Amino acid sequence: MATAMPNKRVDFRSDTVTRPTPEMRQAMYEAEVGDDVYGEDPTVNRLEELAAHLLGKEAGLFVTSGTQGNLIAVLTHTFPGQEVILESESHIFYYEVGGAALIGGVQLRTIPGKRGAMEPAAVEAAIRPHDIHFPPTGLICVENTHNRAGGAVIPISNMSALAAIGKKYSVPLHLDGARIFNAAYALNTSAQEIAAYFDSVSCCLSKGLAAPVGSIIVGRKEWIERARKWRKRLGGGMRQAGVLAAAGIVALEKMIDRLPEDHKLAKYLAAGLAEIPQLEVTPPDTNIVLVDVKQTRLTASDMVYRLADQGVLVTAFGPSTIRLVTHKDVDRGAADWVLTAMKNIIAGEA
Ligand code: TLP
Repeated sequence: MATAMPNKRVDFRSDTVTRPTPEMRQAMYEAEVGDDVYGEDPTVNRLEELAAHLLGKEAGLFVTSGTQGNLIAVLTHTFPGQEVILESESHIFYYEVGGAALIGGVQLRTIPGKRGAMEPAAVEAAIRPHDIHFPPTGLICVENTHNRAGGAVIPISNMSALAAIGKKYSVPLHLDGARIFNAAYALNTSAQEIAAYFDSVSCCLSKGLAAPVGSIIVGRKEWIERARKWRKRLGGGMRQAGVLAAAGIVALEKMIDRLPEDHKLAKYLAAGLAEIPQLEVTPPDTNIVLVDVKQTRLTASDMVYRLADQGVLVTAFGPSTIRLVTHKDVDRGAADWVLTAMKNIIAGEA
């Protein structure tokens, strides 16, 4: 259904909607480039080294998207016919179009989490013993921050317990760290400390960090070399990709330190929404706010359209849940706009 859109709008659909900064555009313009399939793009090489260093791993690989990074990680860690343990609402399971099953030939074994965190005992119980009937467990995936749990932060104790289980059974761990720097700030630690619990990590440059394109995966050197082969196989071997990597470097060097502003704005927005009696708000750990609109008598998708009519863009996240994400291109004024629009809609409905 097409919706008439006011000229001006505020976009809380995702932190993926962020536009590159002027500094990024300048860096892209000036980027030194070469053919990255030959390993000759100096800017891509610099980005990969920088990401590996920030995340405390031996090597990095610039990939086209978070989805591609996660898929390459699954493909590099596993063999067809294996089983991958992951949380029931995780992005890899929920939003990656079944790529791991289709392309990787793996079976996904989901474990329901509490605010995105899988109970270590449940993960251990899901690890397959040797038996002629069973698919061998090939990988455990964790998502931090956890998108569908509302940007929830997975505690260090949980990651550490899962890492110990992986070690005990010789099963590798991959972190979907699309928003790992948000997690690091919320946990008052470094991304390196978080990454240390995992064999590989994917991290998005194109979300809160505002690069126009791309993600990075990091891991051991030999693992990244195999991942590079998978990237090529998937058609992700880019050529003069330094033009894009240049923005990624600015993302990692300049944009991480401002993420706390997004968390602060999410708290402001959540507090304002929580004052509206018909709304049930999940208090945000980071930059994602989930709101249950059941008591307004509107469905989530009706609410999305009604808000869009007032120039407020949000995402439907379930039958009665909407998601609002804060990022560098929205501010307090934009949050106030949401609050006013929401109050108007609810008043009209009452
Ligand atoms: N998430 C997007 C949508 O796909 C839902 C969003 O708007 O939040 N891991 C996590 C935890 C993610 O949230 C996302 C994107 C990805 C991976 C995939 O990244 P991209 O969009 O670059 O493929």
